[in-house]
Amino acid sequence: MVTPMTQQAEIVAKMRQLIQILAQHNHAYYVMDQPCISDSEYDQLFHQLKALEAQYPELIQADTPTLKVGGQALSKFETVTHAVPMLSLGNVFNYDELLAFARRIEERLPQQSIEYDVELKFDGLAISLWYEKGVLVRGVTRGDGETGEDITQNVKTIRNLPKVLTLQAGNVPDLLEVRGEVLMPKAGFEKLNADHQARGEKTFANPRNAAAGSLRQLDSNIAAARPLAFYAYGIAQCQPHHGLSTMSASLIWLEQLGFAVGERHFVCDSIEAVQSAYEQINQERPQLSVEIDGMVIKVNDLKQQQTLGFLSREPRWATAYKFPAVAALTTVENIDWQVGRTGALTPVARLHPVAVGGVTVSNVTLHNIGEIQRLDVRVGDRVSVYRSGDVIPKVEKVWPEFRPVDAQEVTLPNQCPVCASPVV
Ligand code: I6G
Repeated sequence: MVTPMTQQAEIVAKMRQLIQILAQHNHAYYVMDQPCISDSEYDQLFHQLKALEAQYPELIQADTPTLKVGGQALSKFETVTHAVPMLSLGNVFNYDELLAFARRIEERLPQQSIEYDVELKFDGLAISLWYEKGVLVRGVTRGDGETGEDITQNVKTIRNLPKVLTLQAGNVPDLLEVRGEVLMPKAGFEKLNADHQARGEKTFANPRNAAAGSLRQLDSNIAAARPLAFYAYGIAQCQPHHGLSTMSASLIWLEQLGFAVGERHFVCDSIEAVQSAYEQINQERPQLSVEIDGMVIKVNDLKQQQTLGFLSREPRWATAYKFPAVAALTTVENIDWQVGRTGALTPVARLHPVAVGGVTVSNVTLHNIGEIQRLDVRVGDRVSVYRSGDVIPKVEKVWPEFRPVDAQEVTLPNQCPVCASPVV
């Protein structure tokens, strides 16, 4: 049966309204970390949209969030060669090294004033996204920088990532390649691990591992259930050219196109101001909704960036200014098995109490037997314990060179430590 035009317009308007509301709630949840409705209310809105689409498939909107969940699982990811290589960044770790970075730039740009764009350095995975006539057509991992893997089906499930670009002013480019990072916000990570733990499934050591594991899923329905987010940091290609002259203007333009960029980014007119911004962000780090491991400092002017060019595989115009790791050395005094509500056993290392970034740590989860084996941690071992942001502490490294001769290996117990029933 053909739907009359007036009714069609009403249905499209209803679909558009639901798409807009869902996008706003995604933004509140993933970008602002301030959900304003419950998960079940979100699901109800989502299902209203799906029901309308099932009834009127000819009216499905290109940017609907319901299309992002893939169908068939893939058997492998295809390899893709990057049209523009995905470079890596050099690192600086202290103010002296930052000054040396600035001096190298000033030497190559004599008598020029230099502004710096300062962005968050997410602890995520760099990817590249292709948009043709504003429609997302491909997502590729960084890989070795020259070739990556085609993860289009998985990136389409990332809720805060625009599948269709729109602009209030000006035209969407014919071709746009955007670079950015996929990560799992802290709140989503904690919830995912709590859910996995409650179901007796493997938990993830940190948000980065969780994001990497989610992007590597061949079944995009699994990726869709993971709370991933995408933050854009740059433009690799734009046809026709966007005509922008600074990095900071590019970030604003990317936001106008629908991309999330970091919660904080600034332009600083001196390297001293960069240092203050870095110190301020290091203080604010625990309050951020995402894990960061430093700041990225870029020359703001795109022409100056071009003049500076690259040294081997790193841009001369950008560097990562890493935060000091918050770590301390201590001893594993015991490894206990904790029994969860569902009966899942989780190993917990009991440590000689140690201050890590101002907090005393005496217990740290080892997640599962696989993690014990990966770390090869034994009772009596000296270990580095690490805290980043406000995320739970973890054993970063075991120091086998300090291992006492009587260090004890840990195996899965045969019996439950609480009810003595056999461990399966
Ligand atoms: O890997 C990266 C993470 C974040 C980047 C980057 C970035 O900016 C916030 N920027 C550039 C220019 C590159 N990699 C090459």
